[in-house]
Amino acid sequence: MAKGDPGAATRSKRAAPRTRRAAATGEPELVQLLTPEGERIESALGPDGTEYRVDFTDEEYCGLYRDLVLVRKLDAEATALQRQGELGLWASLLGQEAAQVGSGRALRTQDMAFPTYREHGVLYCRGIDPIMPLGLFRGVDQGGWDPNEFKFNMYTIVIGAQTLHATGYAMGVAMDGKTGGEDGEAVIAYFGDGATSQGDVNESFVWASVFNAPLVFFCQNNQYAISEPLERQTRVPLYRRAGGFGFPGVRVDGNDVLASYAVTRHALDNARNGQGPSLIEAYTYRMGAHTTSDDPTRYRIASEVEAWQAKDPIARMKAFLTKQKIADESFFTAVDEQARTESVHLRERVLAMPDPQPVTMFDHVYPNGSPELDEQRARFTQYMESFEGSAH
Ligand SMILES: Cc1ncc(C[n+]2csc(CCOP(=O)(O)OP(=O)(O)O)c2C)c(N)n1
Ligand SMILES: [Mg+2]
Repeated sequence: MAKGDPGAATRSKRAAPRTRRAAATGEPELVQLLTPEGERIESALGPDGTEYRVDFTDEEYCGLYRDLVLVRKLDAEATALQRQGELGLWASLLGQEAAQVGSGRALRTQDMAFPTYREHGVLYCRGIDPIMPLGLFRGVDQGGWDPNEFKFNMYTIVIGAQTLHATGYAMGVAMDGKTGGEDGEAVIAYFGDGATSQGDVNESFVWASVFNAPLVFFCQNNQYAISEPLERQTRVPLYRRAGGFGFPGVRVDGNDVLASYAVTRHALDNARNGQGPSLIEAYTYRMGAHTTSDDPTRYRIASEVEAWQAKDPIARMKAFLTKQKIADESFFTAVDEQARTESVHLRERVLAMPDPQPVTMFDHVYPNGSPELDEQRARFTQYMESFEGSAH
């Protein structure tokens, strides 16, 4: 796993000596450090002239590759479990692994993250057992992890709502005097391209801006909000909206784990140093369905998906590691084997998860309960008891 700071330890000396302006990468205005062909770009300039680079050790590059593969495999296993009737629903991250692993690994231990329902890769980087979201989507668990323990808030299905939670939290961090210096705390809020049309997100932008909140808005532009394409959300590149709210915005190649890391680390460090919020638009693609309830063939054409397949985040990392002789076939085989073993183990554990007693749905509504809830619980218990001894 790439846990290290890119400023530490032995450096790989193989990076190509090039700096690119974001606009010169083939995609408009995109910060990129690793091309789809696996060519390394030493540094890239953002729209405000910020120079982005990473300087990982070989071990750290391999760690990032392993993260990408493990996360994709866990996601595929979850999709399979849903198809077999073992989960009620699954929102796949297929295609978005680099945006999530890159940003997830850029978080420092003290940073707080607010996810949507698709951030399984970030969850994994935070050290949360992947069984947790599976329990949620199996309907046998009411949430799973402790947000304070892992610095990763609960999954949020209400589109955009978590950006408001994150803004309030980040304002609190600043009021508590926790910003400033390396040890300062920063906050990151994940949301999608569709969410940018929500009032909540735009209100968050206003509040975070005027209160100089230590917050990174991380928008994964996966080109769709269910069946609605990006052109139904905006007429300008999403990252440019930040300017209107008074903070910087940058568009990064979200299929490039290195650039996603570099841009996020920079934005988080600015936030923790008291420089306020910023917006990252991670330009990526949802390779699968919106959720397992969706059929994307009804609203997008196969050639579009194929064009994005050529930009696959894992393939380009593998090409880079191979070309630079950082890793060989035995490493790739071992990673695949690890992914297979972990997914088999995950499946076994999901199938063994006990069904909760229905009455537990009252347990976590309020921290200390309420008389009304107590009464509802009593009535429900009585109702359930009325079935005892009957065949049903
Ligand atoms: C407030 C609200 N409105 C509508 C929905 C239904 N809904 C669920 S996902 C989704 C699309 C979200 O698209 P985007 O923000 O691009 O995120 P993505 O799913 O692509 O990651 C919608 C409209 C919802 N969950 N919450
Ligand atoms: Mg989307």
